[in-house]
Amino acid sequence: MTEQRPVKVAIIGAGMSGLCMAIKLQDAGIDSYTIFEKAEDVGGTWRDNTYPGLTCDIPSRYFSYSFRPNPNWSHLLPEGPEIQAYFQQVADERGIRGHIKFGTEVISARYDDGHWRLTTAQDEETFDVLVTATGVLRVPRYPDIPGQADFAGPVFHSARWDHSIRLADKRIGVIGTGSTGIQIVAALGGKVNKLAMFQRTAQWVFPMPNPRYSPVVRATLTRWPVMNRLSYRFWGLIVRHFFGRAPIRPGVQRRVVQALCRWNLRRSVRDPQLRAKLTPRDQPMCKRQVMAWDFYRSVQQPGVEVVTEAIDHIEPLGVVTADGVLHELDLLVYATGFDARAYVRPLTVIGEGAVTLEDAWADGPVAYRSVAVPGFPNMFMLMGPHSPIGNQSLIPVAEDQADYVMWWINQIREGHIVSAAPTALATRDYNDSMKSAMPQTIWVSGCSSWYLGKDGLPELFPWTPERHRELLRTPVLADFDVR
Ligand code: N01
Repeated sequence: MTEQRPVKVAIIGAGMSGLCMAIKLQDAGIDSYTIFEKAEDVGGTWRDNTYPGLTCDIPSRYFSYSFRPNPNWSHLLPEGPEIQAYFQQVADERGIRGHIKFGTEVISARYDDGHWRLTTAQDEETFDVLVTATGVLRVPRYPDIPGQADFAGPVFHSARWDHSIRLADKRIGVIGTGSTGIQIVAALGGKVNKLAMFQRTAQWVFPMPNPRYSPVVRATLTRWPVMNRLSYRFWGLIVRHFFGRAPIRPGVQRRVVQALCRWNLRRSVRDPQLRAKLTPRDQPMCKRQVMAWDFYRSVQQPGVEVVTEAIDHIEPLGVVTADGVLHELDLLVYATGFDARAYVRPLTVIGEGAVTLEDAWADGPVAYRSVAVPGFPNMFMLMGPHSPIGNQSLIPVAEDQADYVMWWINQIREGHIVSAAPTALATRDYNDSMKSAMPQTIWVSGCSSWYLGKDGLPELFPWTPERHRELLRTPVLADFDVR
């Protein structure tokens, strides 16, 4: 037996992927890890987003860790609070909380003398390996509308929902019609005094039903875990082979999704004026595909208005559109999305030669196979640039990436290497080949979306989920500067 070196690992973020990394380390017998978490609980996205109607649009059976199925999902699509409860439960079961420094924001991470030195507001600590698990859509993006500060009522971003406010008697304005805005409108339409949906760009809506799992199904899956595993595989096949393939290349999947979106609008909205307002100019899936069952029904409830006139400014009493109309409101919600290019930032990361990640990413975030960056040895990212997001369940993606990181950690532990970082050449070649695959994706078919980077190309993975797994299965040593 070779003697194993102790390896100290820092994980930043206790969301879905940070917990996944912690479990992989524990399974390998590595207890010397610390998770730094800015907030006071695990869960990341599912802790921060609590807006009415929050539901993940990936089937619940496949929105679980492969190693920790959950027979108790209430619906085909899991609701926000039960996803959060699932991650809390996993953290408790695996005893991960004891490794988490809650309320601890990492301010900077510097690679120094073969180690990562992490500085928090409280202290400094040194690690052998740094894993960033800071999520994708974490930093809320606020609109820049004249007069915003003048609004007399409460106003907040969808990811910072204020539950102290009673909604039923309110006139509510929702700015934004991405997946979030549409879920909020679907949940509140007809249930509040008035709802104004401010739509800058119409969205295609895929008709995704969300049936409840009966107690019999749940009991069966609890009694026979093999059924749960089969169910995971079944939904995995659907997600990967249908929704995963539709946007990345022309074919039957793309035609079916597009036809169903068009059919959904035609059959659900009979009023020609409203239908015209809700008809997008771009193709289904060009933006991140919205999946909803109730949206068109909700938007036709009494008291709901779809405002397509551009917003001019905000006044104390409400929102004024370009036609001079004042839409009087008591509460304003910004469902205006997130800064998708933040990744680990605003945290300062300093690699070899005092080069910061900010410098390395001056032309936009890039990575080697989404997990590593040249000049930043022993730093690995979960959900880094060009990860397969948007048309996938992120959980299997995080598992594949964490397995890849484990391979490198084991190399260090077994004393084969001290450090590894991808070469600039391999990283450039990888990114060039991705760029050449972008034209066949639907994401470049002429819409604006958070998918697009500075160069106008999507910061997404243009191949199949299987290819992503394959790329991470066996590390290519020749692509790395290994010491
Ligand atoms: O954000 P978005 P989101 N004036 O960026 C509009 C995931 N997600 O929070 O299209 C007026 O998609 C903007 O208009 P336009 C999912 O990956 C998943 O909704 O730019 N409008 C757009 O309509 C999703 O893609 C689930 O013209 C303004 C909206 O705001 C991602 O999160 C559920 C504006 C922003 O849409 C982000 O979704 C929810 C302005 N100044 C979210 N600025 C699941 O079910 C922006 N907009 C898994």
